Amino acid sequence: MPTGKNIYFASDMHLGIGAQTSAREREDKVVRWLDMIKDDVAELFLVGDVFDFWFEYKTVVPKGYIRFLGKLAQLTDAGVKLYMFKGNHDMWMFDYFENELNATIIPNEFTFERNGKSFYLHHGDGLGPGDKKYKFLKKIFRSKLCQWAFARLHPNFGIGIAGAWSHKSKVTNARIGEKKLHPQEWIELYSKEVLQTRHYDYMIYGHRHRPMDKPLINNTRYINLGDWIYNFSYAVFDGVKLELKYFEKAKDGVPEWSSVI
Ligand SMILES: [Mn+2]
Repeated sequence: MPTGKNIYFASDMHLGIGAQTSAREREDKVVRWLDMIKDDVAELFLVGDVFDFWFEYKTVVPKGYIRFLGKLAQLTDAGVKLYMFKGNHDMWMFDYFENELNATIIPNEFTFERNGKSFYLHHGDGLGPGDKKYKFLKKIFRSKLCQWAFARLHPNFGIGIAGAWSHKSKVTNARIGEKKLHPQEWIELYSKEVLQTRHYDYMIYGHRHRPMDKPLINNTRYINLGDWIYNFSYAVFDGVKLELKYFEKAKDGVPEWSSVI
């Protein structure tokens, strides 16, 4: 890693969700964050659900996100390496961001090493035991046939029903959020299983919308990146240490999801 440069991680911006003004405010906030890191970011990992819904047709992409995509283009044009994970809300990213931003699109997990530290990343959906219904849906939604069929619908209609679906899944997630955290979350169980076969220093996920930094086994840390709806949280690796931080918050290190959901 070049000296003075960092790797940044963030997820679950869910851009597009909410009333138009609040959606724009959150987009602006993400752009301010990208502006803040632009001089010291070497690699940027967006770990899924950046968009509340995304589908690219052969010649058409969804409206919006102009400032966000423009800022990403500024970064990648300046040599920043961008990785974009498919989340459960934006699994239909194909080659648009590869072509426009030179991004690497990651469908599932991604592992790498920097400065002797090993990283395991995944958006976090459909892992561990249970959630059979979602795992089944994920297979269908990710199938070529389903994508082909969706692309045949007129965008006004297709993106319309997708918006309703995404809203429904958000309401469900909020209801799940009301439940107390199970002491052994699915992602943690899954991580511990992965750790049976090899060691990672950091296992980084999104999806839960709750910033977390917890020890697993053998000095492995489970980092959950939180979200950019309530927490505005991200992680940064400076070549030596990894930290979970909060953007434009008075106090770093205090997750506020518990008071909002
Ligand atoms: Mn998600």
